[in-house]
Amino acid sequence: MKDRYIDVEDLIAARATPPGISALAIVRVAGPGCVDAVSRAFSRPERLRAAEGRTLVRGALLDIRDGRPVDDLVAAVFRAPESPTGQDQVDFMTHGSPAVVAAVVDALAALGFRKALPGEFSFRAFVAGKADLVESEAIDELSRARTAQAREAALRRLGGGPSAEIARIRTEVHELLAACEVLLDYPEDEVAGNLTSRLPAARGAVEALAKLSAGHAGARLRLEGARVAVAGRTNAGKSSLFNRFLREERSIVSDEHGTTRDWIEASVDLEGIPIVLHDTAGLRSTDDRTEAEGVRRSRLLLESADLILYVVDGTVGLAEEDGEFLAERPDALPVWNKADAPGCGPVPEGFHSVSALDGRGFQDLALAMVARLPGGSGSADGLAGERQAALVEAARASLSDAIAAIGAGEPLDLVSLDLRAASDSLGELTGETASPDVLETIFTRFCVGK
Ligand SMILES: Nc1nc2c(ncn2[C@@H]2O[C@H](COP(=O)(O)OP(=O)(O)OP(=O)(O)O)[C@@H](O)[C@H]2O)c(=O)[nH]1
Ligand SMILES: [Mg+2]
Repeated sequence: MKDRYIDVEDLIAARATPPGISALAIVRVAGPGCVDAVSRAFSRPERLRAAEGRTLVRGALLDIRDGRPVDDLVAAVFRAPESPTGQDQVDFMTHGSPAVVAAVVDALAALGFRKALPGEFSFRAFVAGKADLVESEAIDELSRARTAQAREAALRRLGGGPSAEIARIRTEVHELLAACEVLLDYPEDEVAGNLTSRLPAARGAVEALAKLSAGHAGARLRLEGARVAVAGRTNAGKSSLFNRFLREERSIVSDEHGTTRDWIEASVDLEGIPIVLHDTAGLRSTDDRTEAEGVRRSRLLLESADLILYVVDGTVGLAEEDGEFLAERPDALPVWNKADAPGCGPVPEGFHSVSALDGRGFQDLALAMVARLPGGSGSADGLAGERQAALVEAARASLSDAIAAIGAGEPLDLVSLDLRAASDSLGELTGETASPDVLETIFTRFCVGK
């Protein structure tokens, strides 16, 4: 039978730290009665069985099949309901080698623990009411955050800021719905005022949803990042510019034309946005087959980049090919490089003047890049997930339709349909009304051991 998230009574176990060698690793187990279950294979069973929540017990985990010790470890014991999952839970701090972790997980399997599905611990925390869906997703986002900004924003979402706002809006929708339904049942005039008096607050709710919706692109960009490619003719200084962003001599720089062939990628933090930066082969037609292949691959890469920095050597000036490229890709950010060189010509309109040699102009260039990225000018504070953004937008549209319909004097049963749709979208957002399938899809995206 397939393991299901819905089987929250199963005893589950999984490694919660990344694979590979480290000093320590964590193997997490959860489920009703799991402390008693692991005590059966512990060198100090009574001590572990009697452990209170949030205490540590040191001992050896044994393999019940032969009684031999598997690892000397520390068990962090949590008791329901005051545990991260809301269930009895033990986090074993083991030695960090893959061999130890595999043996610990295997010993736990021998005790009847099944391997946890991705996100299954978080799912149990959600079921226990420890976190709503927005907060659960924030935990996942926190473990994926690559910059300080992304981390801080995920932490605020985890703190329940948006969740409280969404709950407040949903209450507003329910009040309006109740006023509608009273009027449907008792169509006398004296209750009509109840509906209209709620309208200003409902409009406020639409505005709040619009604000949440507008914050999505900025939050998404800070979490997911973007791909930026450095392009231009040979010798423009692309690799030099790439290296300056990395603060490292990663890409080979030389005054020979056609130095870079295979494109190179590296991660950089650009004003809090995690960027994958690509250095590419200089664009020119060439008889050299290897270089031509490099140019072909670079062109392919440029097609899928979120932003192109198009670098021109200011000491050489604009060539026909530069004009052609920029006409074809008006979304590219033109860069006039080698501003330090005495022979550097005047900066053409729309170009950003920089020197990859001494770094001048890079701060302005970084800001221009951020402004060009979708969501770059927004803050990191909105909801980062696509699912979340779509539901906020759906709720906004339904509530806004309902308000317009009330204003136009349309039948109240139609209005209440819109209001129900808004309430459902918000309920799905926080998870209150999300179907098991939706929940499963969301938690499956998390890491195993989360
Ligand atoms: N003065 C000056 N020289 C630069 C600057 N940037 C690059 N150069 C020089 O220009 C030459 C080419 O630099 P690269 O960074 O290799 O140029 P590229 O665009 O990567 O060249 P390809 O890989 O051949 O396409 C090297 O001699 C660099 O030292 C700059 O800002 N100022
Ligand atoms: Mg190069």
